[in-house]
Amino acid sequence: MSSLLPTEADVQFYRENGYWIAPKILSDEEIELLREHHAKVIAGEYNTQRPPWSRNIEPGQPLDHIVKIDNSYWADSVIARYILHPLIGEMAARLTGAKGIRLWHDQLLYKPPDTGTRGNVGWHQDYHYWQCTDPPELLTAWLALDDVTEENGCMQVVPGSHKWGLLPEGNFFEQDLETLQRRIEEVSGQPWRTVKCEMPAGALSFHHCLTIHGSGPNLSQRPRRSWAIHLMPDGTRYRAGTWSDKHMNVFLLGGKDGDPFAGPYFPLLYREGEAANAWQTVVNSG
Ligand SMILES: O=C(O)CCC(=O)C(=O)O
Ligand SMILES: [Fe+2]
Repeated sequence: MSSLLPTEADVQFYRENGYWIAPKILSDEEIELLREHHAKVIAGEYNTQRPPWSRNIEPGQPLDHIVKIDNSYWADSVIARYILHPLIGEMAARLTGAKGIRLWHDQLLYKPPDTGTRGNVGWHQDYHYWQCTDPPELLTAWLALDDVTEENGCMQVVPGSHKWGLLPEGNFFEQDLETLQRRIEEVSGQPWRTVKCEMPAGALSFHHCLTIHGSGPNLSQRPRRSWAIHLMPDGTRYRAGTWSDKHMNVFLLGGKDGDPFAGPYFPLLYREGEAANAWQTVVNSG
């Protein structure tokens, strides 16, 4: 068993607070490799010849606001390899208590330096966008590719907010964090407190899909690069009839209400009792 896995106390912490910060799991060489491939995808150099699902800034356009690229792993073989990192899968399994963990999708993120509030990520609950899933136990592994601090706009979470239910307010692309905070305080009736998820490159944080989170401006002179790997317990089902029927994964599943999200678009990162040695061999020789 890896000593990097969450302890019983860490699991308890996640269940109480809706987030957990994991230690550094990547070597400096691996971080550098992922940074290179992160840059290639942003530049539109897709070594698989396949574009990502979507991107909010086209290759070559100025990087003057938060960059978000969905399913970047389609476009790059190194990113595709790391997305199945078994330690990330096993950490997620421990935190959720699930026997298996599948990929929901990924999001490559780039917060440019010196762009003020245009680099912000508005307060939101991921489940707002994922109402096509049931039960709401999905979670995100947010992997830092740079040291993240308050100065460069680290992610911030509202501890315990995963117990507040799904709120009618929240928007990833909203840049006015204060107004959004007031609206959330109003609809939730709960006191507002945030925790800054500061950590070194190569470490990661996990957050529950109902945990409110967002991030402020990057005031440093360097980009804040990261990669969000959205995960679900094996057995998570399609819940039809909500506005998030528009989600790409409903299209990719091509199923009906109640079908589990499974199949090639939703690979397993981890299943209890199965060894991850094959993956380790591939990564170490790659
Ligand atoms: O990078 C950020 O500031 C926010 C990322 C996010 O919303 C997520 O990983 O779910
Ligand atoms: Fe999010």
